[in-house]
Amino acid sequence: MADAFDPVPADQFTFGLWTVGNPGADPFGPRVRPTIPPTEIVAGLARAGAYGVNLHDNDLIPFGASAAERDRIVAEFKQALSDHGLVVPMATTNLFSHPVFRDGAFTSSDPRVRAFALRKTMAAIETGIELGAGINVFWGGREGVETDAARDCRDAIKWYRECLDFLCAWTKEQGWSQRFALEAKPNEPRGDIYLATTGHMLHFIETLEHSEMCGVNPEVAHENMPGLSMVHAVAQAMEADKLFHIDLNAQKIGRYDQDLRFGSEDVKGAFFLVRLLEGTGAYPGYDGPRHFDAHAYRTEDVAGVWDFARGCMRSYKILAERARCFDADAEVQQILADNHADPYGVAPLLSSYSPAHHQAILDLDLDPETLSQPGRRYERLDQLAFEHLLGVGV
Ligand code: DIG
Ligand code: MN
Ligand code: MN
Repeated sequence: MADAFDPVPADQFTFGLWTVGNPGADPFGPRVRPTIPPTEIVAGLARAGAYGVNLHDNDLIPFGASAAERDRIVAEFKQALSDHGLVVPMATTNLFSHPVFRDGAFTSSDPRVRAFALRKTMAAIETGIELGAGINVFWGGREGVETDAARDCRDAIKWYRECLDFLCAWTKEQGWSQRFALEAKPNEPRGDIYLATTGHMLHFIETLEHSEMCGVNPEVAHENMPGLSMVHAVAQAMEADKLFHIDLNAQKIGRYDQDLRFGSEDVKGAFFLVRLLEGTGAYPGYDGPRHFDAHAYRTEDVAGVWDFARGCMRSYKILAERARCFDADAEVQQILADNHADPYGVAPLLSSYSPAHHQAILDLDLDPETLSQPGRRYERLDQLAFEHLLGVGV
């Protein structure tokens, strides 16, 4: 039965071909589901209410395909997009499956491999442009080591930077206004992956020659695997105006990359993440695609895959409604206003240095005993979050 949580294109929900097309293989067992052709994925996502579909180059075009075969496949895919009204907001390059990348792509110690990775990426960017993608994600799944005897990490960082600077300059030379979104992950498949978190990526971006066209693509599972907060990673990216894309899924802390249905683990973390993205609190939201980089349980058949896809989108919309209710709650607003009050006009003194501000700070009557007295009412505030999250009587 249709309700307010049914997805519509305006929600900008997207899925990668590799997500709903995941055949259910894992390191301990073979595939359990049939291959779904890309054109059928497009049709299925349209039926489910998605806005768009994303792809790695080789999700659509087999590695080593001839130019004629590539053109035929892309034309067929474009027709399906047109027939079903889906767009391609993001494209990316598979720089992790073929054995040529087994010791990295942009950070391989072999410059010929780095050159091959550049060529493959430029071809993938061209395909993305042809499909209308405005964002290119870079997930360096093989950019890492099992032993640091392999190379000095500073060489890897330098080579990574060279490749991205090269690709940014080439993209700009074509006159394309692409935005590059760098995706972090701490490990798996490599023992340690370079630039392991969104925080690492945000710094690395500032060292790039064309940093203005580079941002991040944080993924819930990748921040949660090492026990870090996705909410804080995304908030920092938004504060830096560098949230160019986002990979939504779910993850149990301390496990391999599970890429679970969005909202299916750490519901409270998902709630506060959606609150950030929807901008129901103090800051504006994120206006880009809501991409689910996730896949169905291996227990599922194809029908279960579409249950998974609908669940991702429905859960997001339920959490968005819960976040709106939380931030509309007068008691929530009052507790936050009380906590942020500045009756003595101190905050402006901290906003910038001046001799006058310095002297005024020295003159303040700041008694630590007095300052340590008031409670913050976070127990009540978090209880309200919990009750709004569960839709209990509020
Ligand atoms: C894994 O989380 C990575 C790859 O699936 C892809 O390159 C990227 C795009 O979302 N995420
Ligand atoms: Mn993942
Ligand atoms: Mn991802």
